[in-house]
Amino acid sequence: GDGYLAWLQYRRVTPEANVNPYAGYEHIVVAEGDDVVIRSAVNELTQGLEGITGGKVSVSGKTMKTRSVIIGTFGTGSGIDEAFSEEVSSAIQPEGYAIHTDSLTGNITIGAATSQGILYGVFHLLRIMGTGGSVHNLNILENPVNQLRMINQWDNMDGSVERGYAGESIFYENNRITGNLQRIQDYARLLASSGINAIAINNVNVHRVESRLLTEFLPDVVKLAAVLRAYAIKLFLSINYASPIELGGLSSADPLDAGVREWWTAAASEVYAAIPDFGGFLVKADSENRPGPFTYGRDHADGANMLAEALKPHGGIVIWRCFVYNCKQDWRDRTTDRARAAYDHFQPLDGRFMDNVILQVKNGPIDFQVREPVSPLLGAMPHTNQVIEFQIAQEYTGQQRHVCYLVPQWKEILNFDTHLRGEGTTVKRIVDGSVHGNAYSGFAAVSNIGNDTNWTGHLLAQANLFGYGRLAWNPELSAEKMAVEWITLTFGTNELLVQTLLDILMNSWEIYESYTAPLGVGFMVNPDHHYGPNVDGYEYSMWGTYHFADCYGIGVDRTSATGTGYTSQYARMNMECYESLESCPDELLLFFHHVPYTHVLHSGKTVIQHIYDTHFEGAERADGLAAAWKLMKEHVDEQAYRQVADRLAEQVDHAKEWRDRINTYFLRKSGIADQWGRTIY
Ligand code: BDP
Repeated sequence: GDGYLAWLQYRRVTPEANVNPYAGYEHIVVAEGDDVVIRSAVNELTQGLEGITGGKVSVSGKTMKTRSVIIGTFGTGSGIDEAFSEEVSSAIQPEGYAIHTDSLTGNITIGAATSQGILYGVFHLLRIMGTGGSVHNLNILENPVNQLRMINQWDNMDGSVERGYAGESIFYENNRITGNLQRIQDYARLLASSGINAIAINNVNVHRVESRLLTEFLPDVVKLAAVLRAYAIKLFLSINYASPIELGGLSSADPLDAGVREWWTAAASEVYAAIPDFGGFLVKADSENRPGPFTYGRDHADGANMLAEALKPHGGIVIWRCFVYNCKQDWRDRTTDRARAAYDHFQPLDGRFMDNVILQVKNGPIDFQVREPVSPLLGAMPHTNQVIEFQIAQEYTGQQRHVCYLVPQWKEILNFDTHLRGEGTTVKRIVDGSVHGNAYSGFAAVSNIGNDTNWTGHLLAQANLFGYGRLAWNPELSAEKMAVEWITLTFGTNELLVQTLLDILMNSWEIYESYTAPLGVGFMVNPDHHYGPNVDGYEYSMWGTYHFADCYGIGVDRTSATGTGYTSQYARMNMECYESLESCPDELLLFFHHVPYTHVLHSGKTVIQHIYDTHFEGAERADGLAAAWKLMKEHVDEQAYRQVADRLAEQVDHAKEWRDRINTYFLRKSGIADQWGRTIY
């Protein structure tokens, strides 16, 4: 197919087998309750079962002779309660669910405390069937680990998507909200099926026109909210901090000004009058030339609390981004360090934010590079709510022209031990709220979809969207498991195909890293669009992303002994680990240290030889991906085969370009030849 159905194919499983293992599940019982979310669940289940069984599905309020899937909420006295013990039903949280197969009748019951839980339970059951799993003895109990599981669209109302690599926006065109609500609904299905429950529908960089989503365009926002609501997804808006000036005609946006506060209070009331379950505001302030409280001599806590106060009576929240740094720094100054900025700005404000404020912290201290250490701000503010921000869009990891399955990277970050409250204070436990007992916590991520038919441009990039949602639901799931799920749901159960795609996905991050910026140093991309190699592209600019390569060595000294002192933002264990050349992990060496090219890594190689070797290997392994996919030609349908083959061919070329640019640059800088005498231009 063309990829539009993504992982919701609902194809007949193992059509070669004579007996469909799900045959007979042709009746749905809706025990009590009818709301928009239940209706979505029933629609999905109907569509799913009809696809998977090949039969016609009926829906009613009571059990029939034929095998049924029964859905309903607990405590409605409608057969649901008999299926589950008191113990099970009381263990289910608001978004959770239980699934049980009756061994006598074969009936499958999905019970939950809310309709939302039912929807997730339905998607779970369909995932089992879609991957060919057994439904004979189901006894499932699931609750999401993270409360907020959010997507950020970086969509602009002119139809463009900032850092979008899959076409134009599905939300906007020509400075209006789209009339194509079907596409929005199909997106909502994809999101809900992977566990997402919140979305900010416009870019964090809010231009004049998007400011008006709060006012003039609100009636259209209401329509989007209705579509998303039916899939239990809360709508948020990114707001422009200067709205009181731009929309309200006030002369100031000072958060302590009474008129400004009134303006926001009124704006919030109007939004809630139109959308009673509105999520809240997402804010990028005082960052990369965006307006914010600094203009008025106020700080981020003043700024966030003003908005929080306006939203509080309605149960709304403010998500305030911590991506704040000086984007006009002097590259000649080796002491200013962009990596320090988020922590330096926010950590001292711990305790000052209202309880309906959440700080959104990028996973690393710089900006979604292929390799970065974990942001030291995560977990460092015990009295402040935090969510982690990932980027599903592959801005710095191949822009959906290269395959780069990011779930292994995210897993590594989530499993990182911050040691902030002793051993085991992992990032995943910080962001699920359990370490500091936060009122709000969870995941946010920049979406990677656009109006390309297959959503993500590169078909294999769908795995990142799917994997993100699943991981936000449960960070314990393995990257392999999610990959296999995605592959099987999308491409079917052919073992050879599943194995080949699994290898492609699981190796892809390492491969991409090996032919791009080495050893954690980051940013060797072309300015502005950030695609393709340009070693010194940002080296003499004001953005604060340097590698300091010269003829003697490379890397950024971020130690506390001789460098920028960034290492001191970590708990002692980690600080000491990064501070010393002996213990700093190879893959992050150049993030923390400036070393000569002849420095010997733990791997036994010199830095310069490591650069040559990884770049030759990386380009070769990219070739290997394309070769492996070629062998799959007869196992996938033509369209999907071509889509992936074309992107892999492009990756092969561009990996060589990376290899040659990087190797040549370092050969010339260092004057040290490749130990193996390979050709470097
Ligand atoms: C950078 C992007 C830029 C975003 C910014 C952000 O290049 O387009 O606006 O992050 O997160 O990665 O605000």
